[in-house]
Amino acid sequence: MAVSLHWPVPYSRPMNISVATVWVRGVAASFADCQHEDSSVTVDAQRAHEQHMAYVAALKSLIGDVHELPADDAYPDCVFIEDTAVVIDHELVVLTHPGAETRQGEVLAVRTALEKQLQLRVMEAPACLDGGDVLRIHDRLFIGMSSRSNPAGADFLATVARERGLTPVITSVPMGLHLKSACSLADENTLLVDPAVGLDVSVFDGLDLECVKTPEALGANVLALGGGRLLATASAPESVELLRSRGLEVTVLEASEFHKADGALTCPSLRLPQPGSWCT
Ligand code: CIR
Repeated sequence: MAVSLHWPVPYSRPMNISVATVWVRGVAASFADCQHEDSSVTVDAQRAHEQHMAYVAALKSLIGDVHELPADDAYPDCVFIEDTAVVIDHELVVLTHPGAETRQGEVLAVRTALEKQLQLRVMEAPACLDGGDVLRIHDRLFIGMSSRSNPAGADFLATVARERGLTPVITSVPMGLHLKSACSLADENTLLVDPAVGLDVSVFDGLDLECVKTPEALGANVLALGGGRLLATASAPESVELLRSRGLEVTVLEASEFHKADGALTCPSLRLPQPGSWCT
């Protein structure tokens, strides 16, 4: 195993993914006005609401401690709470300055909710970054340079990460919205990758990860919950079969309206780990 002995003990292997608490935010009635690449696509806010209810129900049954923030119709994308914050550990969160101007106001309500129980660090312009560009794997924090995240945003996050003993790794996102649109963890040892995006997967070397190319692009974003359990989209059935054949416990959810909005399974939640553990 290539993990250096000088890495801080509390963050070294063999810690497992363990989610203590999840934050979600409701679907705005204005969701059809969300940011999305393909303007010919019609997004159905009611259907998104139903899919979100199923997402929240799955998290309640698998994790239990789920906090729900109300939607704000002034922010059509507010359901994608992941982009507003990056969880560093069980007690520290970085509030982001999202890359899309229409989304920057989403952060205030998240700040108000989280500041009662967590330490916060606040990113400010000109730095910008979306949480969808950040992937925690063991004690590394991968930060994707997409059209939504800039070097100043990455530097701010990297500094906080280093202060807490994490190793930031900045990498490019050649295509698509976010780093996690192109890759995500299925469990502690399995990284799912959409091969079409052309990520430089050598950045993941040294973590004893198996990189698995997903048969469908939408299969590359799953939400790992620990203990081999994960959420995956019904829009990627071959990827679901692949994961099940590897012995993983996959909860399959309809997420068509999130996909139309360029979102996937990680985007509608913010996960906090158990003390001494981590999550993605
Ligand atoms: C946006 O374009 O910002 C939203 N429509 C989708 C955000 C998806 N978030 C994520 O992947 N973390």
